[in-house]
Amino acid sequence: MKMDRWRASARRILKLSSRPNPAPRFTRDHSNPVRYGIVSSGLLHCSGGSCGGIRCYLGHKQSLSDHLQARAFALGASLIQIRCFGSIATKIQRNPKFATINSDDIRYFRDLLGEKNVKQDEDALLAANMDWMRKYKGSSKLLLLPRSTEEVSQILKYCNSRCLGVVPQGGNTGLVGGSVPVFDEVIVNLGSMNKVISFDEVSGILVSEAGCILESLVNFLDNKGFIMPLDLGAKGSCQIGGNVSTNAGGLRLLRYGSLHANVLGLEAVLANGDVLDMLGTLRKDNTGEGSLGIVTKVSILTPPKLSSVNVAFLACTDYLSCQKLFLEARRKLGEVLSAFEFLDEQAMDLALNHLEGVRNPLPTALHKFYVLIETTGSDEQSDKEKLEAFLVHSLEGGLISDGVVAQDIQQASSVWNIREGLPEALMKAGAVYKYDLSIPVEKIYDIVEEMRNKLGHSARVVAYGHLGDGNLHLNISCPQYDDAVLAQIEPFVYEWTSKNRGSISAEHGLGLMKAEKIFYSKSPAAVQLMASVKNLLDPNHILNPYKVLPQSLSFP
Ligand code: FAD
Ligand code: 2HG
Ligand code: ZN
Repeated sequence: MKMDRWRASARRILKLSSRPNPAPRFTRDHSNPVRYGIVSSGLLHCSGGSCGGIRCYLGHKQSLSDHLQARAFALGASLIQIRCFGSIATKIQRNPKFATINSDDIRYFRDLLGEKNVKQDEDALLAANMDWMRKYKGSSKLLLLPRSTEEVSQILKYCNSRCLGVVPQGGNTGLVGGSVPVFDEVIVNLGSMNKVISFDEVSGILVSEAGCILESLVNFLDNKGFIMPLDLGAKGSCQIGGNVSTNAGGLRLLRYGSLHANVLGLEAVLANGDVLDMLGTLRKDNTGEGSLGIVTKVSILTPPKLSSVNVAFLACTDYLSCQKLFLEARRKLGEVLSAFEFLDEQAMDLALNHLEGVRNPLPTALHKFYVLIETTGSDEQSDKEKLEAFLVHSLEGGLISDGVVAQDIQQASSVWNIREGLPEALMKAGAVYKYDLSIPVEKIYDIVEEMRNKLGHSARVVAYGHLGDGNLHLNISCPQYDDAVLAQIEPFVYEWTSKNRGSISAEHGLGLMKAEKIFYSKSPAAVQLMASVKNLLDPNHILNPYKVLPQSLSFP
């Protein structure tokens, strides 16, 4: 029966003219902060931990904030802030060496940028202070929108001389608390620097400003017959500068390698305002998530768009079959394989329950595992034959128990929507503890099962990710943030990953969430070297303070 279905599907494989680009799932919009549902800032911010997340914070923000502020002043320690996050409670104090914004500063920035690019209104600040997950919230009083490298340079020069902390911000889609201030740092959002500077149709080299939204670049290139070497669910909001700074992985890494491998050059502004023009020469970015400089321009090698794209959505009965399927896909699909993503039953269940318009492409049963395979090639006939042979072989060999092949671009798009919509589904389901782990492929699901055994019914363990890259997105979903649950997860998840020689930050970066956890993935010598580079390039540590490196090394 299943075989018939497969053969029927395989015969109907359609060629898609291009990988669909699902509509942006969200668009950051400074003018509409209400969608974030935030209220004004205070001194106590809880995103998880004992206060039970933002919801709790919103509930008694005023009184706690007032109480703490009064206590802080009474102790003679103005502006002490206490925070707990959705990672083991991290208490950070505002570093008193940083200055606070005064009216002279505002005057300076208005003269430099023009009044409308210096935002102090509550609405704009609400949106810029809160991250996408609503887990991290700063209390910056100033959002700057530079329009040129020169303006970025002047901003940093000034902030450095005044010792004002700065947070470079792109689309604010980061998942580790890196894109928002921790306290009152000045936010420098690159969104107004959004021009394509040049595109060479022979070499495929694109040069653009850092504030270009990834999806705009995708659309720009599509018209020219090229694609971006990276694709991710946040494409409708994230900026290429943010992508480069985080070295975002995403859905195409398997085929085109890491973003840094495709970045040919950068222009960046250092903390003291010096402009580093390395556009066109540098093979790699080394700016370290906005902590070493602000990326202002990027030059990227883009691959040509190929005409034949197929998307298959398959079911596997166990994780071992997913692994074997991956091996088989590499062998049989070879160079046309462009994505190999997986999700488990829990992830599918979440998608079906929380994403609008999503339906199960394999509705007869809920399967234990699902794999999304994409092929991209230039020879329709040969690609089709390869995929058919692979599918039939995998079905006969028992690696897959069911599956469909998208028949048109809409079907392909709806299959991709399931996978790309998972972060959003998790957000809608309640509180989420998010881990982004690199683990040897054969061990990826061991930690998921161990975590389930540990947590029992107290939380839902959801697994998905870029199986082809050995990248597991382990998400633990609960109705609300709960210290007892968190204590079961951490440090276990980090220790397990470290013991298995994985990385605790496969693609999202360390940000604020994992700054203190860096030693689980990097040796002391490597961390010391990172700190030395930071000291060299940003001796006052004004850029993205409290992020990436542990506190002990951040402020020598
Ligand atoms: P922001 O979130 O604004 O900033 C991220 C970090 O970069 C911060 O530390 C910030 O200070 C720094 N930064 C931003 N712009 C600059 C600049 N111009 N110069 C210097 N530093 C800067 N990530 C992946 O790797 N793979 C995925 O598949 C993926 N999928 C996602 C799906 C969803 C739905 C969401 C919400 C997020 C996803 N992410 C993914 C995480 C996030 O989208 C990426 O990290 C992205 O690269 C961040 O870009 P951004 O412009 O939003 O940067
Ligand atoms: C993805 O691959 C992103 O969808 C987000 O990297 C991962 O939600 C996550 O944990
Ligand atoms: Zn990812």
